Parts: sequence; C-alpha cells; structure tokens
Amino acid sequence: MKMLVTGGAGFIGANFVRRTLATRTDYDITVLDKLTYAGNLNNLSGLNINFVHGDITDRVLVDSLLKEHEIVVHFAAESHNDNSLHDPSPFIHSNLVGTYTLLESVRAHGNRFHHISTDEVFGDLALDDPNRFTETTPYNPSSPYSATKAGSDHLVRAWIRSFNIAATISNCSNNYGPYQHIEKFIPRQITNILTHRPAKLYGTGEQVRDWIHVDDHNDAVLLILDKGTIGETYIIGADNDHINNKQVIEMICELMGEGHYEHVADRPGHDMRYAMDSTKIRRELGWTPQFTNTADRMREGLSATIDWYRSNVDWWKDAKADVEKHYEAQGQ
Ligand code: NAD
Ligand code: TDX
Repeated sequence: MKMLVTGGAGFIGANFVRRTLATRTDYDITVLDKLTYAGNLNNLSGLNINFVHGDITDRVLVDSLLKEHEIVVHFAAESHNDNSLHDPSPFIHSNLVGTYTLLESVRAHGNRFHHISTDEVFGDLALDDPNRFTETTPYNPSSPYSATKAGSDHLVRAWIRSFNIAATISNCSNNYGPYQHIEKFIPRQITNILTHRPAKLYGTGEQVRDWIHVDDHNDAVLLILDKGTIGETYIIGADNDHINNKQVIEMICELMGEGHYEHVADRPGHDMRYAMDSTKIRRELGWTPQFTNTADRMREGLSATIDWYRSNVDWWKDAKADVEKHYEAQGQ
C-alpha cells in the first residue's frame, strides 16, 4: 500500500511514520513536507521512506504524488496558536489553501484521504462545565489557528458530501511526546529547566488540556485507516481533562528535581478547557489509549518525554535561544 504523509517531518507526522513502520509491514511511505521552522528532516533519520521537499499548495507537485499513492494522511499545517496571533497568513496558506489543494487532487485521483484535526475547532468549555466535545459539537474556534483548522474540516466535510471523496477526519486533543517543537508547552518547560531557565506558566495556569501521548493518537489514526467508516469523523482523547497547566508544570518540575517556575503574561483569548468524549472510536473501532486516565500514567508518559529531551540535546539546542527571544519580546 503506497501512503503519502503530508507534514511527516513535523512532530506528530514523524511519530506517525515511525509508528507505522514499527507496527505495519504493508505500507510504502512517502513524506511530503515543506520543512518550515517546525519541520526537521532529522525526525525521519534512519527510516526507509521517500522524502519529497515541497508545499502542499503546489498543485502540480501534489497531483504527481497523488497519482502514485493510494492513501493520503494529512498532517501538514501551521500548528502553533501563539504564532497565529502574530501572523495569521501562513495559517491561511497551509491550513486552508493547502487542504483545498489536496482535496481537489484527491477528487481527481480517487485516493483514500484522512484529515488530521484538533479539539480546538470546538472552542473551549468553562472550568465548571461537565460536558465534553463530541463529534456533533458545533464549531466555535477562538484563534486564527483554530479557525483555519475548523475551515479545513469544513472543506473536507463538503468534499465528502458534494464529491463523494473517500475521506475520514479525526479531531484529537493536545499531544505530547518526542520530537515536539520546543515552542510548545511541555517541551518548552523541559528545555527551559535543562538550560537553567525557569519554567513559564501563562497567567494563573488554570487552563485544562486533555493531554494524550502521541503514540496513542497515531494508533487511533492507523485504526481509522484500517476500520473507519468513510465519511465519518472520530474524536480522539485519553480522558486527561482533569489536569490543569499549573499541575502539569508542577509535575514536570518535580520529575526534573526543580522547584521554581514563573507566571508570565497570559495568551490573548486563551481557551480555558478542552475535554474530549472519545466513546465513538472506543466503541466502534475498539481503540484504547495506553497512557491514560490517571495522573500516574501521564507522569509515566511525561517522564519518558523528559528522558528523550535530555538524551537529544543536539535535536533542540540550536533553536532554543531564538524561541526564548521571541517569547521574551511578548513578556512570556
Ligand atoms: P508541527 O508544527 O510539529 O508540524 C507540521 C509539519 O507540517 C512541519 O513538518 C511543517 O514543515 C509541515 N508543513 C507546514 N506547512 C506546510 C506546507 N504548506 N506544505 C508542506 N508541509 C508543511 O505540527 P504537529 O504538532 O505535528 O501537528 C500536526 C497536525 O496535527 C496539524 O494538522 C495539527 O493541527 C494537528 N494536531 C496537533 C495537535 C498537537 O497537540 N500538536 C493536536 C491535535 C491535532
Ligand atoms: O510557555 C507556555 N506556557 C503555558 O502556560 C506555553 C508555550 C503554553 N502555555 C499554555 C497555553 C495552553 O493553555 O499551555 C497550554 C498548551 O499550550 P500549547 O502547547 O501552545 O498548546 P495549545 O495552544 O493548547 O494547542 C495544542 O493543542 C491543540 C497544539 O499546539 C495545537 O496544534 C493542537 O491543535
């Protein structure tokens, strides 16, 4: 089976390629990636795959690849909320125009398409709201990032209904694990502590993210490719919606033997709480996350992630000063 993975040099995409090669023998993988600041070819080093350096908005290139591949798994996107608050334009380009370009090519070539999306398309929940997001929750995105992801989901849904393309969508909660860019919350704190900087918590840190280990997310995507129903959307989450940012930062500090962290300027429009109801994928496809449910299992996943950043200093050290300079300019 020939599979094209867009954004496969980024955090989740690279872990997906690794996970697929480790657990399946029937996939021949090509990665299409623009290698933006978030893409890193080293994420794929040592793997037996084809790599194509290019932009998903390049229709000629996309057509030439889709002609040769049966399956497309679409991870490529601008992915950081904070960046989208400063310059939304790359988000419009990659997340909206990029997804549109892929969909038009899928329509022409008849590929099986899986679109990777996020919980942020639903907006946020109040801290005391007992509800969780489901596949039928109305969309209500808050940031330019989440609005472009919501728009890309709507495009996929419209192409399914209007043109009958063989597509599925998954909306997953916050991922953590190896190869995550150090601009993001968990790796930023780990690498801050490793470089003798204080960990940095936005505002009061009451916000809740429904953390999931990246391997659990990718196993769910592989299951959707194997057994998912064409046209359907699946919510992916590991029931971690009871741990707030302050508790996560304290867990990281404790695991790394560091007592001190700082409160810094809050993110404008900061979403309060995400919580995912993944009953559908658990019931219909039999998916179960491995790192789940209790603070103890999250501690296990975090501990392994800390070890990875400790053992792979060369992977992140060149980017660290620039990332922190950028945050410092925003009082963060
Ligand atoms: P990332 O920023 O680490 O990686 C994105 C990758 O896409 C990079 O390799 C980048 O070079 C590539 N890319 C960006 N624009 C491109 C373009 N125009 N053409 C080709 N390649 C391009 O992101 P991530 O955290 O791995 O997220 C991957 C996907 O998963 C995104 O669609 C994101 O919205 C979604 N998602 C992420 C999370 C999370 O917690 N990180 C949670 C749910 C869903
Ligand atoms: O230094 C920090 N301190 C801090 O308190 C950073 C970088 C973040 N935070 C907070 C903001 C959020 O409440 O931590 C939480 C997580 O922040 P991010 O890692 O930036 O993730 P988030 O904005 O929640 O979005 C992530 O999950 C959904 C991914 O980046 C998105 O791509 C995905 O769609």
